[in-house]
Order: sequence, then structure tokens, then C-alpha cells
Amino acid sequence: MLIKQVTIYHLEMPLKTPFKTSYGIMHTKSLCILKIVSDDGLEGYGELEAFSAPWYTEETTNTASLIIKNHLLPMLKGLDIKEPSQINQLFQVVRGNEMAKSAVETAVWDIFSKLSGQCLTAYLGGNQGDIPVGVSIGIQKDTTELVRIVGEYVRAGYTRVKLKIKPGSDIESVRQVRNEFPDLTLMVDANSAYNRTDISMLKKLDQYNLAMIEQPFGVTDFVDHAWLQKQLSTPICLDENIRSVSDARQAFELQSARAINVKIARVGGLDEALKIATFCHENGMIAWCGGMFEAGIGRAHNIALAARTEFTFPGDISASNRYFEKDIIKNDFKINNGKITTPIGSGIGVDIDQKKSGILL
Ligand code: OSB
Ligand code: MG
Repeated sequence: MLIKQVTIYHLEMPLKTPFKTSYGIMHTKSLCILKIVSDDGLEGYGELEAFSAPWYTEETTNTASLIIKNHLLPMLKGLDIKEPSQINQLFQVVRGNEMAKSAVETAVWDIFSKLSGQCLTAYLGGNQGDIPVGVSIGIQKDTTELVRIVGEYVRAGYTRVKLKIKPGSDIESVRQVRNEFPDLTLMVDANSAYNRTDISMLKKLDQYNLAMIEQPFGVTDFVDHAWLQKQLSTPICLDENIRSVSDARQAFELQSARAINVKIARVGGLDEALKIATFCHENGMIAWCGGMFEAGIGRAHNIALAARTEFTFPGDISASNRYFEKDIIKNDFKINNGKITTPIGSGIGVDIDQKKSGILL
């Protein structure tokens, strides 16, 4: 497969309600859609998930766009691509910049699954059908409001709820939500807001039957996470720490975590995400699909990945209407009894809606 043409579309999508994490508040999701056209005239789509500011990882929409244009696309010029996994290998000479790599790589996977005449879910080896999904809830102004919002999502059918926490907005939120919803699969995500001095609060969290505690400590702190995991019975899940299967191996060997939030964009694409999922499966770690407020293209890639059998825990893959007034695709993803159905069309199985997205293809 040869790439004939690449177009990058930049979008700013306002969130329905601002999303607050320990890093700050986000009002708008900045993203790019990458359209790749093959020599056969097939179109593949990828989504660049970097945010406008470098709070989650170092990349931003602008730095990633630059890396794509100046470093990644030139490597693909005139290259006869035999299989999508070749791209991950090829891109190893560019250090970091996982989100930039992922935007290109996922578009190539879309084309290859279309070439094979399959939907991406089947092409990746997953089971088509319904996959259970969860929702991630930002920090609220008070716990009463938080409990009310959790109730709304539970009534909408979500079977797993993740609460964002930070110092001063943690134990009381968890206590009240757990009190109202004793049987809910509940977890927290600290986005690296704590350190060793917070051990007493973290030990208290251990008493609320949480499914996991995501990224409590710093983004390269494998040793400190191992120190914490020894003292907790709740599994620790790593997010920001894991950029590659080699990081997953490090987390396993040091026993820094028992679960990994697998985000395609954070690890440089689907090939690396699959490697991490396989590694988790072989070593008894929980693998689940994380989210980055994806629009319809990124969400379709996530759903195809999460349909693999290694993904044993509901992902942060909400319905299109969870974040946006209108998504950018023709058939929005809807949630039914806590599940999203894998699309059946060829490739990622979704088409951009030119009117809704403002993208003139
Ligand atoms: O830490 O998992 C995270 C969103 C943006 C960046 C980082 C994270 C998140 C979420 C929301 O928790 C996931 C989603 O629903 O898309
Ligand atoms: Mg996280």
C-alpha cells in the first residue's frame, strides 16, 4: 500500500460541561483528523488526541502536528507499506511524540482493514457485538453534586464509574458515592496528584472496595508506585507512566501496578496497544481501554481495540453525547444497557459528517 495523499483537519470541539481534573479545567477539546488516501483510492482516518496544552503528556496539538508534517509523513513518502505493524517499527527513530505517531498509525490500520474487506474490530481479532463501557467523572463543586451526577450516569446505564480525585477532594467524595451506590463498580483517578506523604489518605481509600486507584503518584514513579501497591489491597492502575510495552514490563517486574489503562494515543498507536494488552494477559494484569475525550474517529478505534478478549474491564469509552453537543460522525455512538455496539462497516466503520464537523472532505 502506498500513501498518495494526507490531509490534516484541525477542530475545536466545546465540551458540554467543563471537565476538572487534578491538573486543571478543560473547556474545549482541540483535535486533528488525519485523512490518508491510498494508491487504491481507499481512505483511512486517524485522530490526533493531544490537547491544546501539555498537561497530560508533553505533546500539544501544535507540536504533534509539526512532528507529523516534518518528521513522520516524510518517512512514509514512496514507502510500500506491507502491514500496519511496520509503522510502529519505522517510527522508533523518532523519540516520544506518541500521540503524533498514533494519529498516523491508526489511519493506516483503518486502510488495511478496509483493504481486507473487514471491520477494524474483526481485523484486530476482537469479537463483534456489545462491549461494556464506563464513564469518567470530573471533580465537582461539592459531593452532593457529585452524587447526583453519578446517579445520572448509573441511570443512563453505565456499569462502571471513575471519579477524578485530588488532595482535598478525595476521601469524602468516595465515602459518599460508595454509601449511595454500594454495589457500583467504582474507581478513582488521581492524575499523579499524590506522593508518599499522602499514605494515610490512600490507606483510607483502600477501605471502599474500589476496583482500582489510577495513577496516584508521579508519571515516572515506578518505584514509589511499587512501594504503595505493597501497602494496599486495591489494585493500582498506571496511566501516564505507560508509554510502551517496555514500561508495562517494568511495572510488572517491580510490581508497581496490577492494571494498565491502555490508551492508543499515549502509547504511539494500535500495534503498541496490542502488545501491551498481550503482555497484560500473559502476566495476569488487568488491561482496559482508556479515553482522551475522543471524537467519533478516535472512539471507533478505541471500541475496536476494547473488543479484544484481553480487555476484561469496561473502558473509558462513553457515548458520543457524553462530552459533545454533536460528534463529527454520521452515526453517533449510543449506549444501551451500559454497552456500546462495535460498528459493522468496513474499517473503523464510521463516516465523517461534513455538516456536523465542518470538515469538507
Ligand atoms: O487520566 O484517564 C485520564 C481524559 C483526558 C486525559 C486523561 C484522562 C481523561 C479521562 C477521561 O479520565 C476519559 C474519557 O472519558 O475520555
Ligand atoms: Mg487517567
